[in-house]
Amino acid sequence: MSDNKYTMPFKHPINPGHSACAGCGEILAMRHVLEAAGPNTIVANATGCSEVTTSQFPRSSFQMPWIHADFENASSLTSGIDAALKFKKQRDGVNLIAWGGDGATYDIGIGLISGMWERSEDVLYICLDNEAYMNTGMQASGSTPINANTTTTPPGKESFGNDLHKKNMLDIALAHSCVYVGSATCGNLIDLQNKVKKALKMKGPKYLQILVTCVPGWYTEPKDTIKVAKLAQQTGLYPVVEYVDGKLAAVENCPKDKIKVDEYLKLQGRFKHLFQNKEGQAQIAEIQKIADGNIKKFGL
Ligand SMILES: Cc1ncc(C[n+]2csc(CCOP(=O)(O)OP(=O)(O)O)c2C)c(N)n1
Ligand SMILES: [Mg+2]
Repeated sequence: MSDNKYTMPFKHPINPGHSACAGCGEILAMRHVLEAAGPNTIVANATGCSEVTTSQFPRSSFQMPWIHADFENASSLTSGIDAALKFKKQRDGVNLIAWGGDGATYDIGIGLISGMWERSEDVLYICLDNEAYMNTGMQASGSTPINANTTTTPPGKESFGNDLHKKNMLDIALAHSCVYVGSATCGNLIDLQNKVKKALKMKGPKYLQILVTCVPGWYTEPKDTIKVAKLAQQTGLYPVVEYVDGKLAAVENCPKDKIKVDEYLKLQGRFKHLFQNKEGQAQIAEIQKIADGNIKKFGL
């Protein structure tokens, strides 16, 4: 143990003592990503819950090289680290990870992420997808699913909540010829870790999108974090898939006895309004069609 009073004695990539909510899917995913990536890893972290909860000055939960970027430029920061390490002839054997929330990824940082992919840089970009700007009070992002209640898309007489569809970031990554494109959830941490290990073995631009349950933003119970994330995958609403060199390489199948989207939606207060009348039920039927479409598209 060091004499530094701010150094905690745990041998762990993310130490306890952070301020993430009880049942936070994001911190759970981050810890498992880092355990899979191992100690020779540098992380650039976009602004968001992942950073705010872990690095309040003068403390840091990270027991490894970690650097905070602005909201939009975790990708560019890794490009700089890559160049600096190459100049110092220290690039070999180092995993570079940039991560950010869905707001940082789908919206605010997308231009710089696009540039990093275009330059074909050897970085794993991870989107911690909790489907809204949670750190600043649950505003809708390009990742927010249709009909979700967020503070900028409240349901009411004229609306069922968010009236826009979730943007397809996996397809956007594929259009950039990323060597690895995958999705995972915090409901299956072994699959998540396998994906991180597989992606990091590949050279070039890589994208991994992880659905992470947000207790205050989704109005879920902390005890349901894993269950809700699993249901997202099992209903087909959040397809868990993997592309290598642009080709579909693996999918996580849905159970043979189909699980209806209601099972997923009803555990989350952000969809509560859909269960209150016939019109809401019609919206749920539309969401079921999205899940059915995914099941058909990927053969889940
Ligand atoms: C350019 C810029 N715009 C807005 C903000 C304010 N801001 C900081 S974090 C955040 C929300 C982050 O949302 P997301 O990326 O989804 O991460 P989450 O907190 O949900 O994990 C916002 C809007 C900022 N820091 N910089
Ligand atoms: Mg978010």
